[in-house]
Amino acid sequence: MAEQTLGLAGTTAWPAEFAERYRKAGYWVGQTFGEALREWAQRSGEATAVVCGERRWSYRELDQRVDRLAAGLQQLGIQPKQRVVVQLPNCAEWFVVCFALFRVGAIPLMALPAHRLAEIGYFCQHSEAVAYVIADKVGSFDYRNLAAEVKAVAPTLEHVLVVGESGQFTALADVDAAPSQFPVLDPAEVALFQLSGGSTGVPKLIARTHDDYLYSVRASAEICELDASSVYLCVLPMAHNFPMSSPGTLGTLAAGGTVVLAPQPSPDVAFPLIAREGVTITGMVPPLALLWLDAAAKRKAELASLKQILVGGAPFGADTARRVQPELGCQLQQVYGMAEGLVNYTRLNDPAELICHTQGRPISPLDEVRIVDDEDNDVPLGELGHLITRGPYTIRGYYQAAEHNQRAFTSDGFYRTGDLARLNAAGYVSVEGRAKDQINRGGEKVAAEEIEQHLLNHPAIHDVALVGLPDRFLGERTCAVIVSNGVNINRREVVQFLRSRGLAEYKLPDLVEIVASLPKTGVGKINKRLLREQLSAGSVPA
Ligand code: OOB
Repeated sequence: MAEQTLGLAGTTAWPAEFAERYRKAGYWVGQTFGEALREWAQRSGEATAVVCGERRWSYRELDQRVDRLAAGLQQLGIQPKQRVVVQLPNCAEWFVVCFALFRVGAIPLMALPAHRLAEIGYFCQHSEAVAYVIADKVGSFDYRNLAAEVKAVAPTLEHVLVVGESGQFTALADVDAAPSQFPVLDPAEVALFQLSGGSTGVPKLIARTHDDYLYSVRASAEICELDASSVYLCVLPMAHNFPMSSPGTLGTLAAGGTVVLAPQPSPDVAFPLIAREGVTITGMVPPLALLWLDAAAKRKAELASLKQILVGGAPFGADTARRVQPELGCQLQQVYGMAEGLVNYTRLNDPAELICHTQGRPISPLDEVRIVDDEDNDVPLGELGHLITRGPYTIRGYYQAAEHNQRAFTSDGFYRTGDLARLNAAGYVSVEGRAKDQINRGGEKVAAEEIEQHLLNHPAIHDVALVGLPDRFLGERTCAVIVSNGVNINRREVVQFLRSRGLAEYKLPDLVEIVASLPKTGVGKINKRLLREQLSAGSVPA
C-alpha cells in the first residue's frame, strides 16, 4: 500500500481509518493553533496570558500582537508551509512569533537556545528554512554572529529576524503591519517541527499537526487539572516539548491560566517569581528538582502557592520522588514523554506508591502501548521489554527520513521509543532503561553516533565510543572513550575540537578516556555494555 503523506512532502500521515477514529472520538477537533489562540482571546480577553519580566500581556493583547506580526510576515513574503527556525530564550516574543507563523501557515522549527552552528545549520538545510528568528544576545553570546555563520551554509535562508538590536539583520519589531486576510489552513496539516533526542548521526525532525498537537495540549491540561486560576512557571527552555505542551505553556493558555516565564531555572531566580506571581504549577527535569529540594530546606515559605510540580525527561528515583510532597509542599506528577508524541502522567489523586514508583499512564484511551521482546512479540504483563507505541498524537514517521523510518517504526506504525519499560495491570509505565544509543544527561539527550562521527574527523583519533556513566546529579554523564593514532590527545583538545565544529555545549563530553582498544561484539561492533562495565570497574586496557 502506498504510504500516505501529509501535504508537506517527506511527512507520513496516519492511515485514514486511524484518522477517522481519532476524529470520531473527539480528539482531533479540526482547529488550527491560529484559530485556537483567537478562541482563547475571545474567552479570556483581559486575563493575563503571559508574564515576562515586568511585561504582562492579556490574552487580547497577545492575540493582537500575533495578528500584526502575522500580517508583517505576509508582507515579507512568508508563505504557507514554508519553514522558519525559531531559536529564542524564554521570552514573550516566542509566543508572538510561533502563533504568527501558525496564523500564516508557516511552520516553526523549535530550536533550543543551546544549539550552535552544527545544529542550526543542519536544521535550516534539512528543513529548507526561509527564515531564522533569534534574540540579539543572551549573556555574552551574540546570536547575530551565529546567524551570519548559518546564512553562509543555508542557501534557502532569506530572512534573519532579531528580537532586540538587529545589527545587519531585520528587527522583529519592524515586521509589523495592519492585520489582513489570513489563509484558511487544514488542521490536519503540519503545524510545527519538534526535535528528536536522536540516536543517529543527525537529529531527526518531528512534524506535528495542529490536530494531534492541540489534542495532546488540551488533554494534558485536563489531566493536570489546569483552569483559569492556574499560574504556570516555565523554567525549562520553552521550545522543548515538555514545557511547551505537557501541559506546559500551551496547556496553560488553553485552560485560560497565566504563563510566567523564568529567564533561568535556579532557585534564586525561580523562587522569588513563584512568590511574586502566585505560581501554582511548574515542570522540570530531575537534576533541577534535586536543586530545588535542597534550596527549599531554608526557603519553603516562598513556595506556598505551589500546588504541583511535574518531573520528567529522565529517570527520577523513588527516594527523591518521595521527598517532593513534604519538602516542597506540593504534589508530584511524574511525566514520561517524548517529542515524537506519547506522554504519560501520574494523576494528581493517584496513591503515593504509583506517583513515586511509576512514570504514569498515557494521556489518551486511544494510545496503544506495547512492551515487546527483540522479535516484537508481546512479553507477559509486568515483564521488562521494549516500549513501542502508536496513537492520536504520536508520529508515524520522521520528516524526510524514509530509510531511518524503516527501523524506527514497525510495519504497522508503532514508534520504537528505544526505552526499556514494564507495564502494570492498570496501564502504568515504569521506565527502567534504554536500548537506544543515546545518553540522557539530566534530560538533555545526546546521540552517541552524532558525537562519534564528529570525533572521527580528528586526525589524532582512530576509534571512539561515547558512553554514559552514572552521575549522582545528572543521572548520567558522557564519556568519550578514544583509541588514538599514537598522538596524545586530552579532554581540553577534544572539547575545543567539537566546539570548533559548532556543537552545542551540552553535547561536549564530560570525560575523556584514552584506551588501547575498544571491546567488540561478535559482529565487530563496539560492545558498549562491556565498555561501560570496564570503565566502572576501572579495567579498560589503557
Ligand atoms: C522528553 O522528550 P524528549 O524527546 O527530549 O526525550 C524522550 C526520551 C524518552 O524516550 C526517554 O528515553 C526519556 O526521554 N525520558 C524518560 C522520562 N521522560 C523522558 N526516561 C525516564 N523517565 C522519564 N520520566 O523528555 C519529554 C517530552 C514530553 C514530556 C516529558 C518529557
